[in-house]
Amino acid sequence: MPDTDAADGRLIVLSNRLPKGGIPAGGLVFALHEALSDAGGIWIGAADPGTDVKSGLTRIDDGTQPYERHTFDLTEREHEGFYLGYSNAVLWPLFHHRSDLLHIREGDFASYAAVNARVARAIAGIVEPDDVIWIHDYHFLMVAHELRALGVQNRIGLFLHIPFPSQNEIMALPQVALLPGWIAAHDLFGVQTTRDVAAVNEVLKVDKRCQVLADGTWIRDSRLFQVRSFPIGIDADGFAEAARTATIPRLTLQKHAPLLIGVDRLDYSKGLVHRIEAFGAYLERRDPGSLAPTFLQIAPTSRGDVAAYQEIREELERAAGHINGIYAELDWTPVRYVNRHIDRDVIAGLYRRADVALVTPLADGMNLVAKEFVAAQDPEDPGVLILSHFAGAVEQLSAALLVNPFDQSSFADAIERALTMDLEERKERHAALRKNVFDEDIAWWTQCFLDRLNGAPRSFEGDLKS
Ligand code: ADQ
Repeated sequence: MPDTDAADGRLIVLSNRLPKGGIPAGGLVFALHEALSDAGGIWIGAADPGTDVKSGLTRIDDGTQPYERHTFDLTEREHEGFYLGYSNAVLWPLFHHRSDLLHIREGDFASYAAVNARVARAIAGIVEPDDVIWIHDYHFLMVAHELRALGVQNRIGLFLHIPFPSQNEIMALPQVALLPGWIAAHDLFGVQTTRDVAAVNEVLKVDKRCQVLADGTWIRDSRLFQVRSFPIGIDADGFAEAARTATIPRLTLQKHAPLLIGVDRLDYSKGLVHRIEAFGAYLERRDPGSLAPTFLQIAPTSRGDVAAYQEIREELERAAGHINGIYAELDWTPVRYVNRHIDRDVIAGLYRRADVALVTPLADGMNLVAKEFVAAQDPEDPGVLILSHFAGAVEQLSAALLVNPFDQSSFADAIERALTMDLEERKERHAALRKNVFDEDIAWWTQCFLDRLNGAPRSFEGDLKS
């Protein structure tokens, strides 16, 4: 049987982004802030890129917070190669099933490896024997492997926020042969869904050095490691409260006119063009005598330095302009597109005001917007969530109206169904969704991950399955 021993030290968190200061407003950074405040520890993230790079960490907090914040340096060239290049033009598209958008450039992997190695050396320089290390996301897939090479024996977990590709897709990664070794360097490799666990397992199965035990624990070169799913949640109570008390700007809609909402980073994985076109297909068939619906899409630019992101922005603007060109009236703009960041409280209020949310990515690790929308609704008169089969959230939120975003006509059917759904069905669906969003919230997620990491088996005595 595997034996376990629980660690009882500081928590060291590594994520690409670091909150600038104060208590973060929401989402993942809020959860990690809470976890670090409880356990005490260190949060490490990237500094703004510059020219003067030193090898260790720079402490940036003033010592008054319950945990320390440190940055590691990045050169402009590393920002280009490690961040914009390998992380966001290789791993991101590949892991979102878009190998057509892969942009493999000479030197980018070397930059990724160099940054991962430097971060590992910096962590090795500060780690104490009982510390637990929690790494976040695809920017740092090699850090644990580097830490092991430096002799670090601490518990190391990684949580991957994005989907994991299939065995066939991963073959497009030039470093595919190294991947099982990177994964195996962790005690716990956490992903969002059971679908992702199955995908990771497929990749590990083809590595001759990996073997799986009866309980699903993996073993590679006598190191034990686990691959498990931990569907990330939100601060549901906080979000519901923000939605109840928010003041939102006047929207100048027709009286009682339905509002549909989409809130996404402007990313090709989010299915924004498919969504607008499906809304257009719905408008085409809509009864002209019915109240004129407005679709509000909030989508701030993200990763604007990567070519594929410039293209998706142009496509989205073209699609929105096209639908408005066909259907707009003097007193009605069917698609309202807002290309900027909006305060979380205002977003919460807009969700509550909305009748329908369109959360229809083509690929997404989880999608927190689906959960935020559910938390923000009035349970006595809730709106309807339209959710893509390709969002990780679908494993928990199956009471939503589920759509295939590639199938325009059934997508338009779902919009029609959502806009005409009676109160009883809306309440029934919402109650099921709400239970999940509140029970499996962000505190639950953090606890599940850290409990599993602290209890992960480290040594094995027994027979391996052949
Ligand atoms: P993201 O791809 O960033 O995260 P998502 O889960 O949708 O995606 O979270 C986006 C967050 O940003 C939400 O909290 C949303 O409210 C906020 N947001 C979006 N547009 C905004 C705007 N205009 N103004 C203000 N806030 C805005 C990655 C993965 C996801 C996974 C998360 C967490 O890609 O699949 O759910 O990590 O693990």
